[in-house]
Amino acid sequence: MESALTARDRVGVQDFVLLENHTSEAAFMENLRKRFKENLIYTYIGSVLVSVNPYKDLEIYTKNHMERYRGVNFYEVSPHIYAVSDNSYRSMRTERKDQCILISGESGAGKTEASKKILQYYAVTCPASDQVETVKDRLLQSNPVLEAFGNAKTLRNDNSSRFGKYMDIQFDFKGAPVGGHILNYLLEKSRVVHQNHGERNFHIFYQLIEGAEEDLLRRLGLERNPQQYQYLVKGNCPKVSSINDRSDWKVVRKALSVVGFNEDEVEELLNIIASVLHLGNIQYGGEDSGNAYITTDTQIKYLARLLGVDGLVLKEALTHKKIIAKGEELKSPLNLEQAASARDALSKAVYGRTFTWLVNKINVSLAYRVTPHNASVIGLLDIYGFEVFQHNSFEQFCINYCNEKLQQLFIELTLKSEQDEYEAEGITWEPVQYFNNKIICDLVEEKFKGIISILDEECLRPGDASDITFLEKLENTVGGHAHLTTHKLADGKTRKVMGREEFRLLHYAGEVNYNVNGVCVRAHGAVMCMSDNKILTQCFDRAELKDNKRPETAATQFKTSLAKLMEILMSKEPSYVRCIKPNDAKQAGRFDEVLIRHQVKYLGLMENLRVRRAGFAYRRHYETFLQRYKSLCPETWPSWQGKLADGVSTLVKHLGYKPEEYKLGRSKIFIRFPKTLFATEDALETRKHSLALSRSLPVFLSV
Ligand code: AD9
Ligand code: MG
Repeated sequence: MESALTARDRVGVQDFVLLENHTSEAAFMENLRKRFKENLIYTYIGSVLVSVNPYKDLEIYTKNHMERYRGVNFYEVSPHIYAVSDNSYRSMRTERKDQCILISGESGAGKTEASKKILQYYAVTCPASDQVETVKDRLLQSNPVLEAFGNAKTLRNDNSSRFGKYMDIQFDFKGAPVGGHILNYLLEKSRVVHQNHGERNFHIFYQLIEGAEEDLLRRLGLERNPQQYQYLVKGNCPKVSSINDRSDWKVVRKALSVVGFNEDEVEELLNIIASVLHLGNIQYGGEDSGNAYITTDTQIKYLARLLGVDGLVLKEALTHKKIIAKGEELKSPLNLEQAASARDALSKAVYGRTFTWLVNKINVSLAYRVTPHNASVIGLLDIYGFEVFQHNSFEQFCINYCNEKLQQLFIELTLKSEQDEYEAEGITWEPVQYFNNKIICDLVEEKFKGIISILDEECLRPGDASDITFLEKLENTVGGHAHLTTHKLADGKTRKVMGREEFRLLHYAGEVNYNVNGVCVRAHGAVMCMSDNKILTQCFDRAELKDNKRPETAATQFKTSLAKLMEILMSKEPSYVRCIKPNDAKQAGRFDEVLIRHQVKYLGLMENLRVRRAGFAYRRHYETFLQRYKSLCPETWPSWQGKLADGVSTLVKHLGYKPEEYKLGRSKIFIRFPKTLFATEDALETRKHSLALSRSLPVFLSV
């Protein structure tokens, strides 16, 4: 049998806190690399799970594996997403405290897969009943539906979630799942009308075109060729080798009915999806400077029929804008460029609102079956990671702001829980210094002088407000901020490194330039209020138009929803899964050092490790510790009769622990250095060998 020492050499340590040189990034990377080569994709930093996407199917998600993790102590089995799932479940059950599992990482790192594994774990291992089976089915089947409408092929991920998702799973007092609720965040609507080279629109469009029966396509006025549609050709990528749109269509159709959509609702939904494609094919005639007119009457005909709107009204909405002059409502014609923008804005609004409707509809079908007072909740957060592209727009700004907020929460909660534990155990320790990114969150969200406030003011100001006036205002209000750079310098000169329409934020994870182009444009959805389509009448509320209230901007809506999310997360006990993408080629077995080191940095993993190690590398309940090592001391073997703390004290004295190496708390032993534990582990191994009793893997060092 391989000794503990050589196993450690080959596969690294299963918890980074056990690394000898814990402040060294090189040692961290080496441990991660060793494990990845052995297909050990999971490693802990204390209770945080670090996961590296293997880009291949590993045989580690079977029912047997689930059973292995069920009800077993976190550290007695190798690190796994199931261990985190089980740990949260048991804490919820025993401590009656709501839990949440926060999954983060960049695009393609494996967040969505991780959240699906967690959901599957609960679906398989939790107690069941007939009613519960329906809930489990609905919870599981909500995924293919949301992915069809909210995921797309990007350069980074063939199945990239283009929205953020927080899902509550509710359990009754017996621990059976009885309901759920989903909150969605900021769908990337710009994808509806434009895709970068090599990327696609949302999956549903291709699924419909490739998979729908001839009859249905005819009724929707669609052809079985994605290349016919302007909204599907921009990325020049109609087919993806890893995706089968036709079979996915069948899966989605079935999932829609499991989740509770009736045939009429599906019909209305598909009418909208087809309408968006027809909208995209509307073309205009007219000079650049002159008034635009529509040259594609067939599309208008289809749209009028599918959405139940008057063709003429629709035409007018796509070629004119409403302005209020001297208290009167007037129609002013649009030029070519403006008309195309109005068309795209309408498509985005229609798709975006339909997506929100879809989430609400799923929520109705997942609605809790028990009253909240006797139920507990586990929340799963699968939300976009930090994004930096060549061209970063308002969407990236929101995504990165969200990551700042989550990082703040992570640091605060990790430090706080660490501090709480020392306090509860009566152990003194030195607080750790860390970079608090609150300063960046404030810069974005502060009232009056935060970036979002300034944006609101400009977007809602009547008159000559534009992207450029927004930038000017930004410069005047927060120009000197340490984390913000604008195009203009204090002496009036301009910066060459930045475009005229850009500002730069220094995030905790690095610098990003944001382009403000189009940030103040708003869609006019008035025409959709007149639709006969039952979904659209719910999405575009007539009352909204009459309402003279100052409308909220997208940025403020996002800020408010994030604040609510933080509140939800703060009220629960968090667990963390930090996902890492090993290479940009989506290839199995490739460990790209530079790419991974960058993620380790911005996920704050070294900082996390430092905090975890600042006090004691290792801690364990007296009972667990004694049980494992009692054979190493004649006085504790075969069993210790006195108090557990005294038994541990006797044991470690016998093992020769020096006073500075450990501390005894109220219920746990804290060991400062990994080498102390390794020496004990090696002693145990030697004893097992000599007694030929090597039946089980070393618990703490099991891979
Ligand atoms: V994005 O921010 O939505 O663009 P995610 O969600 O982080 O991204 P996702 O979970 O979709 O990434 O994973 C990307 C791909 O990696 C999946 O489609 C799988 O092919 C692959 N993957 C991820 N995790 C695993 C895993 N545990 N085992 C095998 C995996 N393959
Ligand atoms: Mg995802």
